[in-house]
Amino acid sequence: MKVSVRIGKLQAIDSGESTAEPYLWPLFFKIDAETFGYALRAKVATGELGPAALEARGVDSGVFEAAPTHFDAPGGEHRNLPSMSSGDTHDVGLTWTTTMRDGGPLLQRGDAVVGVALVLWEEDTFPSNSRVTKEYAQFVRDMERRIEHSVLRAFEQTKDSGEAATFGYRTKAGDRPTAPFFPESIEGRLQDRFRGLYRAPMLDTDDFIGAAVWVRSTRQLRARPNATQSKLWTPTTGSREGSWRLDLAITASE
Ligand SMILES: [Ca+2]
Ligand SMILES: [Ca+2]
Repeated sequence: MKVSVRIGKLQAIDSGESTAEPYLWPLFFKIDAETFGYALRAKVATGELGPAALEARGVDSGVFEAAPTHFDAPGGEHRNLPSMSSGDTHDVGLTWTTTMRDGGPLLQRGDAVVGVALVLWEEDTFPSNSRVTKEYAQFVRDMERRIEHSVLRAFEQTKDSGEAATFGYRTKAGDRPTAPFFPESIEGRLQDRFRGLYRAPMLDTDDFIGAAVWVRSTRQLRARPNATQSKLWTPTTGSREGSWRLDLAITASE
């Protein structure tokens, strides 16, 4: 399945300052059969997982991909969006296109997920851009570790049965998600962690606007290959600088 994830229009409903300087930390990711292979082999390499668990399913635990392909981190520097005032709309236009593979010995068909995690900020005088860039790199590493940990937990749930892992996240009303990767809880943790990151007494620090984590499973995308969503951040949701709306879209084809 070929999938495109797009970060679309950003709308400054209330820019907070007369001219705000928003900047964005985007991170695209997928968790598919390749991610499972990569993450589980990494766990074998660190000794957290015995090679027999993989080899029992006909998966060679020693074959490493050259590099992970399940991430795209296009950067989170100051001024990666234009200055905006209340009423302005800007098409961020960041797109990641990838191929999703599900089914096979490690992950059930329908249970791969693709999505984006992001944080929106408003720049002020502190901190410096070099600190911001470092924090963004840390955000990317934390998300990567979280995904690898979730893969290991999903694998361990089915290790004894020998069945492929279930991972798909189900949003249908009444469904109780069983996968160890919950976008809402990760979004809440990002919100908690970053809301006060640059607080410093007597300094005009960068303002946290909001975080978002949005995913769709291959099961959901086969049922509905074009999915859109908007995220609204306001002072009520924790924004320290105005009210903003961001559009997201995922398009899939097989
Ligand atoms: Ca500012
Ligand atoms: Ca500000």
